[in-house]
Parts: sequence; structure tokens; C-alpha cells
Amino acid sequence: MIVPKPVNHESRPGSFVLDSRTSLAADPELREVAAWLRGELGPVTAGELLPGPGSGTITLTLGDLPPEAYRLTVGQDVEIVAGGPAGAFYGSQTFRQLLPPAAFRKAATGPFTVPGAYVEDAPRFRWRGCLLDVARHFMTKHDVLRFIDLLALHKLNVLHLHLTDDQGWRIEIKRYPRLTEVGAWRGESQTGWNGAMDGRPHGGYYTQDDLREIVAYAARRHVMVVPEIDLPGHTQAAIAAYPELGNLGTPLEVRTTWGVGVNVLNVEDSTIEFFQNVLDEVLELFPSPYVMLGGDECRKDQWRASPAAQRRMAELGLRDEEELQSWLIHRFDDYLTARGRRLVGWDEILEGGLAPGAVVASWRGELGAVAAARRGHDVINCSNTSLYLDYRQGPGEEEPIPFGTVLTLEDVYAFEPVPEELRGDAAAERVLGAQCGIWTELIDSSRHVDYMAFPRLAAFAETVWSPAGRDLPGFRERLAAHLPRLEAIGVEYRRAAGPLPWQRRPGVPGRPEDPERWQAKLDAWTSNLRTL
Ligand code: TNX
Repeated sequence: MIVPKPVNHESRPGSFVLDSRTSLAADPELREVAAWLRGELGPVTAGELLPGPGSGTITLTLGDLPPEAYRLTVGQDVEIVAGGPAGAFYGSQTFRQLLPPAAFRKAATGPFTVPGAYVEDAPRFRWRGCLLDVARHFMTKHDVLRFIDLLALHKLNVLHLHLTDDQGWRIEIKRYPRLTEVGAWRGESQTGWNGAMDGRPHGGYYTQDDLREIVAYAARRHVMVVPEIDLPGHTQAAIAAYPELGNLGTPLEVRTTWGVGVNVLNVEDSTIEFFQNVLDEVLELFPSPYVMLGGDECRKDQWRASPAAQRRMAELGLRDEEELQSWLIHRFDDYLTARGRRLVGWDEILEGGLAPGAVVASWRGELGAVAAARRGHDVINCSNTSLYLDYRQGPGEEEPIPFGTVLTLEDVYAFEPVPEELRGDAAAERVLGAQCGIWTELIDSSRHVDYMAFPRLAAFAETVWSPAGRDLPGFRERLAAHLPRLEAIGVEYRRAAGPLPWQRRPGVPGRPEDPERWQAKLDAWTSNLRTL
């Protein structure tokens, strides 16, 4: 009962006993994976699990397979043959799931018996991501590391960290210390959506050492951390720290309310240079080939009213503010491309002309994914209507701070990463994979993240890892076996019946959408995508 479902899983005669005499051997290239597995299984084996003769042996070896693929055989011994370290890691994760849930406890004591099995497995998509918004509500470094372990357990391989927004700047930049001195804190927050102010300061940021640690910890678990520095919208925290980045001469505060703001970057050369300097530090911290620069929800009111922005448009011969945004994103695309990286932007970057090397993260439904793939751009399907895990999980009033449309476990499980319009089309190859999102305006703690993410994230993992096609009854059975693992780890997932009493947040206003209003909103959101 493996989650996500492997390509092939059969039972075999015999069984394996994991105990204090179990040994672990690995090809030199797989030493890091072996060290990680030893750490996970160590408690079960009383901390031993050393190379050498014992009762049974776990071996990790390289074989002729794609890098993320593996074959796992469980008999008297355990053999994991993998195409590369990632495959060996996924094979090891599968092996852990063959153990009883108690093995997921940090101080579990064996011995544990594993029935004979044979598993052949490889992922369907190479981008299996999850966005975590640490800008709206900060999550401690410890919580992020724990979350990475949970992604890796589900064989996801991308953590998209949304590090900056109107309400907070969470990454230390040595050259511009005020970004965190000022931008990492806000005086108070709106409770829920449009509720009263809580009167309580909120903040936090990651030092560069913290981020190096997060990146290295994730890399060991075959998770790539993709940083997002959102611009030119969603930048009020940066403007609060350095008012010269904005369009108004007047100082601003780090934003304390939710929703799309009007304060955006100006388009001066000095502002572009500022963010290029920020990116220099970002690139040093994050080795990922991809860098997310947002580009979403940039209101153009201030550019329309700004003589400087209008002058810039006239000089450049640009028709409208959409083209101005596109020009700005192009500048950053060139900057990243020259440094061997690829820009990822939300589907708004399609408006006004797409930068040549850019990857599109399509979030407003799937129209952007189709348009971008047809133009030959790589695409990550992040469709809000299927994958925004901040949306409420049931129609009931009791959902904590209900937001967006209803997105049940079954809805997420039904998601198909390749949009229907692209099926059978060569452009379907452009879909690198998909990514679910945990936006945190209304999620103010790691406990609440657990509630929103699980078990929907397990359903999502099957849509990106497992072969195409869905089998809901089969998934339910696998999930029934999986939930005790989450419990053993200490994940406060949502029960099928709804929130437990302490998971409710009565009286905190949410923003549930009724189906009609939701459709109208989607239509308005995507009207400019339709004309591309
Ligand atoms: C839209 S996804 C946003 C976020 C919000 C989210 C809430 C995207 C590119 N923009 O800023 O947090 O909706 O669901």
C-alpha cells in the first residue's frame, strides 16, 4: 500500500526482518542515500545498521535505469537497484512504507518484519512541486525542514519557496539589510479575510545560513528548492524598506491586509539594478536552474498615473502597461539567462509578450498552460481550481477560515497534469509537471498547514508520480494505509469527517466563493489569457 502508487507492485515469497543486526551496503555513488536511510532506520535497529554481516542486508546499487527509477526486491535481503541517487532514494522511501507505521516514529524499536515484495517504479513527470508561501505567514526553519521531509515521503521533488510579498520579505540580502530589518515585520495582521486587525506583530526571516541549510537538507532528499522573488507587483514589503523602489514619494508600511495591492515597483534603471543585485545573492544561495520571479497580479494603476513610467513607455515605444511589464520581465529574463538560469513566471507573463526562455507557471485554470506550451515554452501546471490547497476542503461552515472554491481530496485526485486541449498534441511534451500551492494569508501556523496540505498532498503526489489514469477506490485503500504513517510522524491532517474541534476557527471570517461568483471571477481573471 504505497503512496504514491508505484508502476508495479507484487508480493513475493519470504520476508525480511529489520532488526539491530541488519546491515546496509551501497555503491559509492549512493553513499549519501545510504547515510540518509541509516538515519531514518537507525532507531529501529538500535542505532546500528552498519556495513557488515548480520541477519539481513539492505543493498543499494546502480543499474541501467533512468535516474529516478528503481527496482526494489524484498526477500531475505532487500535489494534496491536504481538508475541514480534519486532512484535509490525513492526506492528507500518505498521500502520505509513497507514497514509498519510505527517505524515512522523517531524512537521506534524493531524488529519489524516486511513481507516479500517486488516493486518497479519511476515517476511520470519530472516537476513534482509544492509551493509554500512563507511570506504571508512565516514558517520557522524547523517547520520548513519538516515539510521537506513530508514532500520527500510523497516523492515530490520541488519546493517552491514564495519568499517575498507585500506582507513580508523573508530572505536576508547582505547588500540591502533593510529588506529584512524593515521588510520582515509587520505591525499586525488582518484576522481571516477582511476581519479585524489582531494588533499583534508578525514576522521572521531566514538568514543566508538558514537558506543554505534548507537547500542542502532538501538536496539530500532530492528536493530542489526554487526561490521566488515576486516582482513587479507583490513588493510592498520591499518598498517599505526602500521607498525609492516605489512610485509614490511617500513612505509605506509593510502591508497588514490581504488581497491584490496597488503598490508596485517603479520601472527606473536603479530599481532594475537593485533587484539584479538582490538576484546575485539569490543565485549564490540557490543552485536551482530555475528562479521564479512572479510577475503575477501586478496592478497597473500607479504606472498609469506615473509621469516617469509613462515617459519610459514612450521612450521604448510600448503600447500599454502590459507591454511595460513584459519589457521589465524580459530584462530579468536576459539577466538570468546570461547567468545560466531560467526564469519562471506566473501566467501573467504571457500578457504583453513572453520572454524567450521563460517557463510558465500556469495558475488561472489551464489556459495559460495551453497557450505557453503551444508557443514552445515549458509549462508547470499549477491550476488553482485543482491544486490550490489553501482552498477549502469541504462545503461546510465548519471548515477553518473557508477560502476559495471547494477542493476536496477527490477533486485533487482527479486532476490531470496535461490539459485536455493538449492531449495528443506534441506540445504536451512541454508540460514539465505540476505543482500544488499552499498560500498562507489565512494559514498562520504549521499546524494549520498540516490540516490544509494533508491528505490532499498525497492525492496530488499520485497525479504527478503515478502512471496516468485514476482509480479512486484503490487510492482510498492506499490512503487508509498511509494515514497511520502520517499520524506516527505527527501530521495533523484533515479527517474525512472534517475538522477536529481544535482545528476549527469559529468567528474568523473567510472568503468562500459560491459557484456563480467563482465562475465570474475565473472568467474575469482569464479574459486576457483568452485573447492570446
Ligand atoms: C493568487 S497564485 C495569488 C496569490 C494568493 C493566492 C490565494 C498567484 C500567482 N497569486 O498571491 O496568495 O491567489 O489563493
